[in-house]
Amino acid sequence: MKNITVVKGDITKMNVDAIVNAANAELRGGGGVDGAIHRAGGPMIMEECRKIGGCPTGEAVITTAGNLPSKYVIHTVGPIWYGGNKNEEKLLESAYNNSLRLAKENGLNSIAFPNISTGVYGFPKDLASSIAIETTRNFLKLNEVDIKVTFVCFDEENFQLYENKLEGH
Ligand code: AR6
Repeated sequence: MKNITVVKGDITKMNVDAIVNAANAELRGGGGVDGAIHRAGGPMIMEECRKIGGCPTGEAVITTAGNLPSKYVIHTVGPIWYGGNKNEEKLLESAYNNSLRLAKENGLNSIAFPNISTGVYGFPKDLASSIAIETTRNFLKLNEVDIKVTFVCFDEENFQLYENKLEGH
């Protein structure tokens, strides 16, 4: 069975151990997938985020999932795209690696990722999808863990990029 798959849809509907939120460093909520997760999950998630206080770019924190079908939300902060010379690629890689590390440390079997940084933060989608897939493949291989990873794409462009890159693997 494939360990890495892609679907098109709304990540808040995913019945997995953890969904990942593309948050901001203040963990104060916002638009995009962050807004959708807090709306669907209810105020408990924000309550936990407030207690945690914040999360530097490239790092990740974990909370429970309120009313969502998943058990946990892993909040990670992707980089804002400034043109490519501000360590954006490494920071995006870190966001994926640290989210997967938290899943491993918490003994989770399944995780769903949105396309981190490719909305408001402006990271080029093609490059972001390559980083997401490569980082995930490397993590699973290096750590020898059996975590099922689903990339949940909200828009058709991202969905096509992931489909093409995952095809045949
Ligand atoms: N399910 C899955 N993906 C979604 C959903 C959803 N319900 N809604 C949007 N997306 P963005 P960023 C996709 O802007 O670029 C927030 O205000 C969307 O199509 O949510 O990392 C935070 O608070 C896009 O491909 O996140 C931060 O301030 C992807 O999710 C900032 O935006 C990411 O877009 C983070 O910006």
